[in-house]
Amino acid sequence: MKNIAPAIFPPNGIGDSKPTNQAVLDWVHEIGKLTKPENIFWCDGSERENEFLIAESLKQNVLIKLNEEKIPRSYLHRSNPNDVARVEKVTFICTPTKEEAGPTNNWSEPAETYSKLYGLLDGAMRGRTMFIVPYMMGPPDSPLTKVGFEITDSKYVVLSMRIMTRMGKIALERLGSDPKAEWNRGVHSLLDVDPDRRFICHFPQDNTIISVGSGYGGNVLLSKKCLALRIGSYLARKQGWMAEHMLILGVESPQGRKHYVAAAFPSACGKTNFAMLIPPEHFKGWKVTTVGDDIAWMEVRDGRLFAVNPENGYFGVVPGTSYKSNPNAMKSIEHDTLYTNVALTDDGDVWWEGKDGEPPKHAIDWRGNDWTPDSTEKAAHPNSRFATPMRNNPALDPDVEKGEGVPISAIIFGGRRSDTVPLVYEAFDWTHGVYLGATMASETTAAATGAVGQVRRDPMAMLPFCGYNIGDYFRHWIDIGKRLTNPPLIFNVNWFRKSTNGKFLWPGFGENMRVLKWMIDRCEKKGGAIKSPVGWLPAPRDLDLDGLGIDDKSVADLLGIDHEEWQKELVAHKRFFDSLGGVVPEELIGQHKQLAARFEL
Ligand code: GTP
Ligand code: SPV
Ligand code: MN
Repeated sequence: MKNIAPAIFPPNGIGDSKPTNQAVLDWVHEIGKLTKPENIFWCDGSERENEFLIAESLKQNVLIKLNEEKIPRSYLHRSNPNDVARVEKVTFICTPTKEEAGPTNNWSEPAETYSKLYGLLDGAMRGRTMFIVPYMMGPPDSPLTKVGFEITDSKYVVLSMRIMTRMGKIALERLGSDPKAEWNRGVHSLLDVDPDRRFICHFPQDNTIISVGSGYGGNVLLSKKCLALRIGSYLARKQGWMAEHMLILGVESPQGRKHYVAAAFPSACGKTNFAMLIPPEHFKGWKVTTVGDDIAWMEVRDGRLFAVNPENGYFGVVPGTSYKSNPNAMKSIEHDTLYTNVALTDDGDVWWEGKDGEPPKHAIDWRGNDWTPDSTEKAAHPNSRFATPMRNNPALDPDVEKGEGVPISAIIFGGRRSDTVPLVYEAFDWTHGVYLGATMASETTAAATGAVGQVRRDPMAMLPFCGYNIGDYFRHWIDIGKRLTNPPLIFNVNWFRKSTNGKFLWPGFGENMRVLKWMIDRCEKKGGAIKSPVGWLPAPRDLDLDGLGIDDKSVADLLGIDHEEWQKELVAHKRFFDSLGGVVPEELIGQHKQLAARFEL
């Protein structure tokens, strides 16, 4: 196997931060014996370590230094062109039985899978450095916070984990030396980045993840989709909390009343943008702050739902990000940012489709080839990403580090739907809200390999991320509702409805504030709504559309319920539930019947 990640040799005082926990030491020893690295690098998360790793990564062309004046302390990484997104077809949940993984996951038998993966890992780190990355998910004093270790042979992974998690000493301190303490074991090796030898496997019962053959994002930053969602959701059900693919934002009125909202949209469907929303001029005095942009861990306390963001940074979609669409993201990524698969301009700046201003006359595209505006290829990959620490965000919520989390007033589900689904509506109650989540669908995006633009059911935006049987997951949602005396209201939104000429009907981005405002009004029991078969719908007068310049016909199209389309939608819901083979809770089957009956009235 070609060595694509040659070993590096740190000076004294770097890479020697060995933990005291014997269970960790034993496990690292075992993986070391298997993978046979040249040396072991124990990360501590320090500045000095970071500088050393960056310098070595520059030498090995893992990173390209960007223009220091334009984007200080920022770098570009290009992944292998065969490795640019999550790969769902080689992502496995390895529970003892197939039933536990359920109908929506790829399952493979744990013992066989370990043996296959250990075979691939045998000698895989020869000539490479094995990095041990201790990290913590969640604020330091939250009861939900978890510790993980990722073993990796990728410098890019180490540098990314330092941005995306609370990495290093802080995690070692949190874990302590109790050999029985709970912590997640993550093993990652690039191998030779061969799609045929690429597997992302989760062993929920062992709190273990093994990922091989990829160097990209959600496949290899094991803290994120693997731990915080797949293993997280499994642990959450067992321990009575929730791990969800949701952003968390705060919204404060000019009078100083503040609500927090959590929203589940599938990959590349607007979470980061919504979490960083800047209210338009018309909403002077309103303020939106970000708690998290991708993942929420939530628990019930005093009959309310409280949420923390387990992450420490944002791994966001770059294309389409501009001062017009998302100024807070733009400010966040102007320094101390690690870019992946964007274009490089001749003056060492970065460029992508949808960035403000004119395209450069010449650039190097994400594959490393010459690019000009006449090229037929995209300059930046559609799933190119930034990794930036959350402290860069000018709109960071002041309570983001609060261990008890923030109280959630509303939960929003939303997908990318060109038709059928109105701009916004509200569930009649919790169980109806669970139905909205369970039946949501979205057009697929570039965030995962495979066809783009195909409508698929993606319950709670968790289809690729639920680490156990989806039927049990629905049941868990219903059970959580029973413990909530003050449950959040549940809404469904669709920013992506199109007119017959194929244009988005809704301007989206900052203007989503208008929809958010209606939801907050509903939480405060003052927003108007009309009862429709699908739920509570705002009448056009209930939405503040002042100064938007949108015509009445478009508003009617946005909020309309087309009975013919909904008959098809009802069939699709039923077909989806049927496809799950009898695991859907009775309550949700009941909801489907009630929805159908409401259309008969
Ligand atoms: P992941 O990081 O993959 O989970 O994605 P995400 O859900 O955070 O999506 P993100 O906010 O990065 O947006 C993805 C794409 O959707 C970008 O190209 C955005 O420009 C586009 N987008 C986001 N919000 C809106 C909106 O309100 N309207 C429209 N039309 N597009 C939007
Ligand atoms: C997603 O696909 O939902 C992401 C990007 O947030 S990745 O981390 O690659 O999964
Ligand atoms: Mn995501």
